[in-house]
Amino acid sequence: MDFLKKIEHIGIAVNDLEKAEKTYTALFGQGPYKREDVASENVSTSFFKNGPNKIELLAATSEDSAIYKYLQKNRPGIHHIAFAVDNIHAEMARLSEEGFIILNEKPKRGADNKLICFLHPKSTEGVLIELCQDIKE
Ligand code: CMX
Repeated sequence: MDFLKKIEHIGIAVNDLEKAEKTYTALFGQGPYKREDVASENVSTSFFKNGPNKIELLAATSEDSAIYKYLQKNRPGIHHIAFAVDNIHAEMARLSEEGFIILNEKPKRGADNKLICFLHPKSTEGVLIELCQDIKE
């Protein structure tokens, strides 16, 4: 079994989603393929494709959002790197055993039809890591 298979997307925290969408549309020469609000995370997201890669722009929808808190302390920029996994439960158990700090007891439903969980940046040399597994319906 593969563990962390590949980078699934890179998440970028932004203050103004519409403005950031214009910037990334100009950069890639095409607009987002998906916009989605994720109520559980209090974020609005916008997804761009760049060849095989994906970029997720994230803006806070409330002060309870991790993105709001992040932008209180940091400038807009790279917020997390997400890796695709086949079995999120097995990976959470393996990584917990390895000593990583898992931020969720159970996987949550995230944007773009995924089950997600996060590893605390304190346990990953300062990088917030997301695991995501496709939801097959
Ligand atoms: N990347 C790197 N470091 C980060 C970080 C990030 N994105 N966010 C916070 N940190 C650092 C802080 O700078 C701080 O460092 P210092 O202690 O050196 O000052 C430390 O982590 C803070 O840790 P904390 O006090 O435990 O927690 P915070 O309240 O700041 O929350 C975190 C940080 C990562 C636990 C929280 O943001 C979280 O649970 N994130 C997961 C959920 C999430 O990010 N959701 C938004 C994206 C949703 C989506 O992709 O759909």
